[in-house]
Amino acid sequence: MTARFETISVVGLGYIGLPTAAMFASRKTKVIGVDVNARAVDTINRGEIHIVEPDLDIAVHSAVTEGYLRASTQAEVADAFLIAVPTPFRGNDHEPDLSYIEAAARAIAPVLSPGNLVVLESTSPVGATEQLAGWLAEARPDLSFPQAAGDASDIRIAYCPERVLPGKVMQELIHNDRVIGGMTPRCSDAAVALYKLFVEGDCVVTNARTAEMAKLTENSFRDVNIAFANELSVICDKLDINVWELIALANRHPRVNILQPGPGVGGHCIAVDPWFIVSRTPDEAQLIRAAREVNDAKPQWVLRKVQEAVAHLLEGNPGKSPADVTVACYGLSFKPDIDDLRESPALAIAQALAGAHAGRVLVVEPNVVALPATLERLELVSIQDAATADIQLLLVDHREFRATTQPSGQIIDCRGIWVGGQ
Ligand code: SAJ
Repeated sequence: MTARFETISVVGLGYIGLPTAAMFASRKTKVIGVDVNARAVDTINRGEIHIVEPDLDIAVHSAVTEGYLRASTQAEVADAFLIAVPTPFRGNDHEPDLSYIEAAARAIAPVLSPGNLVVLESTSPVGATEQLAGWLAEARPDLSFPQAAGDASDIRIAYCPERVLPGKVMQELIHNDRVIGGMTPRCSDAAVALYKLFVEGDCVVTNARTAEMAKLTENSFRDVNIAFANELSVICDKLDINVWELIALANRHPRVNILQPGPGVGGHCIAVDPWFIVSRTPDEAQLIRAAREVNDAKPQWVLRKVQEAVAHLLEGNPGKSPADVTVACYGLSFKPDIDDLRESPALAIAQALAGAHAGRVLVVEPNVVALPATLERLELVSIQDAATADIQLLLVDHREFRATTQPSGQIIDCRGIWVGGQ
């Protein structure tokens, strides 16, 4: 029998939960969004949004005004519960922090009833879905769960990772294939029926542990490939070879597809998720750990390049000091054409320069109108005003910089748009 979902509850109304809630609501299903952030709840209930994502504002506005989406700080009765809360890591060992999942489990447990489906979407270490099932079972001894009752359980539980790219969430939610890992076949069937409400891609069924590992594998694959490109960039710099020309040439091979080097890897996913594999299997995950270390070391390498450039400039000008050298940084966000400055290697580099360099540090960031107060030593300027700086440090390949010809001054191009090859 196909599961029916009259009311769906989405727990966690952030970058994944809110678009997903709006998507279910757009299919005329009643959605209750739950979040601990009362201000976000109020914003959503006014039909507005608290995050930046193209087309999300329109979707949330119509979902709320048409009465399909409502937000609350308290969990309420529903047919399906979808958990999309953060899973950061903590400490030097990068141990995954499942406390938000545990809090979500404790919040929904009192309102669960037989026939409910609970889906975990948060990126998680292998075993997290079983752990979630354990917390729910502990809180509700009156109900049966798949780990004990198998296919006959009252509650169905599945893991289904989100895989959408920030900036393209509203399209990718509909068109990407979904990996669905039920704790039992019946759990998977229920989760497929849920996602089929809006997913036009394939819903591919596996078990929960494989689905958890699939998500971590996708982001680790990208991290390892970018680390390869970043290591090549350091090697090529030493050997006086243009790394972008090199990669373009190598990628003409039909079975080679190297990603692009940069100032480091940012964002909330690719720089985090590989640690979830390393923390569970530290002795085995050697390449994955090394890739993380290579990518995390890249900002320091860029800072050394700036130091060398300053020293080089002063060599020919004995009367000058570092205070006379102006550095212009192009881009602060964690990737091109967005305004998200969180977890950004470009921002970390600009901040470190502001602390270490005695001269002026200019910043060009076309996607923000003002710099955060913590960056007061940096000067936000236009592309034209940055053109006279002594050192031109290209950190993010925003479209505005692609459209600009290479400025004069000493160039350190971390993205290959001014000094790229082929
Ligand atoms: N980067 C490079 N070189 C490249 C590509 C990316 O240096 O060739 C850098 C970017 O500049 C950025 C970082 O990597 O700092 C990550 O950017 P991204 O565009 O690769 O990925 P995210 O973090 O925005 O989104 C990823 C996506 N995962 C994959 O493509 C495998 C997305 O599909 C996931 O849903 C998302 O992580 C997530 O939520 O896990």
